Amino acid sequence: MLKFYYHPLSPISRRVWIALLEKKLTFESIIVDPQDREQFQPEFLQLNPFHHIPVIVDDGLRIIESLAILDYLETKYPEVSLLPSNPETLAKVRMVQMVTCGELVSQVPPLIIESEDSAKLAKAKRNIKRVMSFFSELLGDDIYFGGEQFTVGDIVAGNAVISISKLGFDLSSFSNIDAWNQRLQAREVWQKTQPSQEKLDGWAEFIRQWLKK
Ligand SMILES: N[C@@H](CCC(=O)N[C@@H](CS)C(=O)NCC(=O)O)C(=O)O
Repeated sequence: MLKFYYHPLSPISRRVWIALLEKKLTFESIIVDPQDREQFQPEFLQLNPFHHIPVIVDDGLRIIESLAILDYLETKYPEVSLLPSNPETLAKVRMVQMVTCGELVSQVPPLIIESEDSAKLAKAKRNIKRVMSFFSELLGDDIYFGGEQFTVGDIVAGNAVISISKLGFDLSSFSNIDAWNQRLQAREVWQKTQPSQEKLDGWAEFIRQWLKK
């Protein structure tokens, strides 16, 4: 059976967790807890020498890096498709994924550690606004970035946008992104994988201490 190494509070693990559940795949979950430094255990380092979750092992094949895992799941288990096939929509979905990883994820730590009056926080918010404007333009009046189809673009961007909104970034000036964010959170799988606010607060505190080291 497919093995999934993850932690339920890790937003990057959640990308893969959501894809596995949306595709209705059967898998074995193995929790690796960064709060107990379990990603540095020798057995886990053999799976991922870069000590990151998520990792999957399927049919003896070990795969690290969430985007590579999503691509693998899509081509190996295409029954519930999470990737569009037409060129324009595929390009849009890929842009959303790449912009999330390249421009948005790095803006999360300042939201966690910087004080209200910090220049670094103001800069992070400006950068997030630029990404939200771009996303807003790409999404337009569509339901998802893949149009009618829910895709890996929504999974990757959605997890980052949920994090920034829970960390206090106000989405109200991007009404279509705000509505899309609510739409994602209403999905059954997203509700099933959404940690409680209390657990999220505990995780944010752990990240705060980690980043200060
Ligand atoms: N590029 C990796 C990043 C994964 C990542 O940063 N995971 C975090 C949890 S959200 C992690 O494992 N942190 C612990 C560590 O790096 O030691 C991916 O997309 O899979």
